[in-house]
Amino acid sequence: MVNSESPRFIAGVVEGFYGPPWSPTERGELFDTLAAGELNTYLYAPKDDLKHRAIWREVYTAEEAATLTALIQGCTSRGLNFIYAVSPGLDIRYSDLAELERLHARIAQMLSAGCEHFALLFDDIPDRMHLADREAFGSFAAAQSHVATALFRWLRERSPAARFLFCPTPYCGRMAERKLGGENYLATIGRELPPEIDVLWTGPEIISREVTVEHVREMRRVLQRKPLLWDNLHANDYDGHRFFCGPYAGRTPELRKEIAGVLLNPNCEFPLNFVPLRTFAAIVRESGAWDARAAYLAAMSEWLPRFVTVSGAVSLADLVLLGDCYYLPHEEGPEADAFFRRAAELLTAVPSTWGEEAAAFLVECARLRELCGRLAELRDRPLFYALSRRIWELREELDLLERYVTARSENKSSNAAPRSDFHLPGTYRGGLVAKLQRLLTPRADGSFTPLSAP
Ligand code: GDL
Repeated sequence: MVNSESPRFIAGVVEGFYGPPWSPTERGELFDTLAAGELNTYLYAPKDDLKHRAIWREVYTAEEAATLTALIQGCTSRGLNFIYAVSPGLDIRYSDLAELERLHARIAQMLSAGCEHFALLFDDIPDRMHLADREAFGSFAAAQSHVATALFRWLRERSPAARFLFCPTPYCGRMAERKLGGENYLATIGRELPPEIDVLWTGPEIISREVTVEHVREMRRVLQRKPLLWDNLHANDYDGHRFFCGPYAGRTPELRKEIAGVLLNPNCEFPLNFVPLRTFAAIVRESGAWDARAAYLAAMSEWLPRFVTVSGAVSLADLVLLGDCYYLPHEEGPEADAFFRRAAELLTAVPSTWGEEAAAFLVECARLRELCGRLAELRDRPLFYALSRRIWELREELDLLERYVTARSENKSSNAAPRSDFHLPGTYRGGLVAKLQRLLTPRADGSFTPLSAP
């Protein structure tokens, strides 16, 4: 790992999202990208690999073990660390020695597949224990520390240079404030886990807009070690309508000195991670100031050659506009933001006052809608398949806006609400989820108002 403060600094990707895990081909491309970007680590933790979490007690079949062996070789042949994670927290009995033996069996199987480094994850699990465990350990934190420490010692006897990572049950500031995992959870694991164990942490939130030096220093104090950042900035498993191809942002290069490393848990759709991965690698190498927008534009230029359609290449300007529509969780890119403001201004004004801006808006709308249409003819089909549901949705909304603004512009004095023959009740924004979403409206402060409230 170049340019890090310590040779043990971890920088790379965690495949740690919910949903279909990446394919072997995608992982191969990921490893090439990590190596080219001078990153050093891949953490294997796909939530919906059944044996990673739901049925963690079952050993891998010979076929599964062969696939994992090939994956490990894919990393080691490129000089990358492969870290294997297991998540037993859904139903582990902490005080049952047989459970520890099952974890040994899994790790032994992975050691013989060539894996050297491991992680034990306790995120997203029920915040309660069996009576026997409570009696044996008193707290969740003590129970988990006990299992992690025992496993770590067992592993180090077999693999003396092994890295061992631990993900706590409260893994962000908000969860810790809400005392998830019980009173003094983090202080307990900080005290009880051997100092060689790295503790994963997602920042102030699960999806942290910003991670500051002050925040991680405070966590270092509580955890009694530098936190290892599990960064969900570009994760999209929690919202199937979105993806994030904006730059790595809201963190500065100074953070590197304060953490044990950083692992990006990005979009489920591998092809959509091009810009997140490149900008992430760039900040890890950066020694000066970090300009996220400049890094984004540079990575977009690199991504552009993949946007060739059957009728020609997409322009950089169009690609930046598209990327700005799917930028980061807490913000649109500047072009999408400006487009939205103009749309909102127009639609909240009385149509009889509309002037040139309505016509100008229709031109912008058509540009973006046509771009979405053209992307259906991308030569890179996996890229199109990854984009297709989202850009279809965007296209639908733009189409409706155009129809609405056109109808209003043509008949500014009419009070009749325009209709669209292509956006009909039932098929447009229909279904239970859409109905449920209309029942509670989120406010900017995070609170909700019910449908019937004044
Ligand atoms: C989480 C999960 C992660 C998921 C992410 C985004 C951690 C430690 N765990 O809480 O698997 O992908 O949120 O939804 O982040």
